[in-house]
Amino acid sequence: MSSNDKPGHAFVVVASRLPVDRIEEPDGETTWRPSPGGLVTALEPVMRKAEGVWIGWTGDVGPAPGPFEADGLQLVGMGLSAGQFADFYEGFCNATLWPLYHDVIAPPVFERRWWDAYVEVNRAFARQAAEQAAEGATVWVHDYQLQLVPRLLREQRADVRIGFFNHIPFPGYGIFAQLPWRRQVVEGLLGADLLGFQRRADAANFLQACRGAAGRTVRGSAVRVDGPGGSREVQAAAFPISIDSAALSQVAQRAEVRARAKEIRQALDEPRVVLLGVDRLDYTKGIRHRLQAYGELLDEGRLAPRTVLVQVASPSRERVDAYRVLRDEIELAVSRINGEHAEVGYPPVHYLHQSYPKDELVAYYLAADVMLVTPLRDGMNLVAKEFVACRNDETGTLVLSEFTGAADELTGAFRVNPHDIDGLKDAIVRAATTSPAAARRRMRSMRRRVFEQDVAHWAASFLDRLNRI
Ligand code: GDG
Repeated sequence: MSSNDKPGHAFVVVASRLPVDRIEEPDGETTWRPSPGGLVTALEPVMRKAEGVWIGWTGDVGPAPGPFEADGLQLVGMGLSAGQFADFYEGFCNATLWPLYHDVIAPPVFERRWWDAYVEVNRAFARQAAEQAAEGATVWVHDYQLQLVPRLLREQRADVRIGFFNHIPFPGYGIFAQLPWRRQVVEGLLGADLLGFQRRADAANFLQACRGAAGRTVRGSAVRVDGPGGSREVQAAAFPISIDSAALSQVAQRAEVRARAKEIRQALDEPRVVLLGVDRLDYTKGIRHRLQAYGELLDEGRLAPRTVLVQVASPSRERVDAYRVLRDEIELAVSRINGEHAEVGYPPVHYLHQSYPKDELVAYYLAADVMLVTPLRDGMNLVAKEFVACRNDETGTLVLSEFTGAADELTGAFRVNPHDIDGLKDAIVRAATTSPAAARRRMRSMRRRVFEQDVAHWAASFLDRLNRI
């Protein structure tokens, strides 16, 4: 992948977070526990083969721990000061870019101080990447927190090959154009050789932003960039991310996980139908719309007696205002539904504002009859794919919003527009009452897709394309 004239790593991942969490032991020692996620699983083989390094934030406020090894992976921990945490992370990332890129479901806040912090943190990540990369290395930058890194890195290291993958949607130009720093963001991204997006529509939106915000010439999926070293072409294309399907399917086969799924159903007092939602508590996920639809179905008596909804809503970004408001709204809606429809021993909504180990989550996927994935906007949505990968017996149905990347692939789902509450209600009823044979046909087609195109396939197709440029 590289020659090795300059000491350093032939493969560098730059992501906002490290794939490990810091643990303070009782004796005051710091240890690191792997936080297994699809990304690290997919990149681990490449990392090991190319002696790669992963640069990312530790997740804590404080000084950077610098380079260290955990679980056989070479890591470089970046630190954020309290000011950078507030202005870069909670501010520009979570309160400016996140709502803007999710079609302004919540109003984005434009704060000049936050932008300055964004530039500062991106500079620090780019500097570290320039430091770690060997001559001719491949550097893969991830996500909206680090959009300026490709250009900042190229300015220091014209010899490296740079890829960027955007995990969240890229908005239409009418929305993106609101960003006061739209030109700088587009120019930042154009430092890469290859830009990957979840859906073709996201790549098309980005190309439109190249024309609109930076006056660039676009031909097909390529953007011409003239620089001091001559002219280059930057490619933008869709690479839908996936999960480690085989590994998850194996977890779902384990006897203790299946026993736990049975136990969950027993604890719910053997309901007729279990509807399940699993989301970070985020306004993009459409949890309110889901509750609205479910509440109305209960009002109208359209669901089988003793249907329950289990909503896992894992805590997220709790210090950001919009998330505090959302939590209050969701909890009010849950109490209303339970207040109006509960009997003693039977609350129709089980609301779990907690984070669970992955095995426990898999047990919930197995305990469900109908999975509800109803985001208003979502880059991909891995929960939908995880549910499908776990259903080894080909039972279970999926209600899936058309505004997720997953909807392009999981055509066996009951597709919904979550804003259309009547349509959502009809889809839930159909998903809960469809014949076992029809459900199986749908599930089988979705499983084929999820197993054929897993996260290893995603990483390999991105890196192959990058290395061909
Ligand atoms: C972003 C994009 C894109 C959830 N609760 C628990 C838990 N989870 C896990 C799920 C799943 C992951 O978190 C959530 O992934 P999603 O894809 O659904 O959503 P985002 O977090 O918004 O991810 C998204 C993704 O990046 C990848 O590119 O698909 O569109 O927004 O894996 O299982 N995991 C555990 N306990 C929980 O309580 N262990």
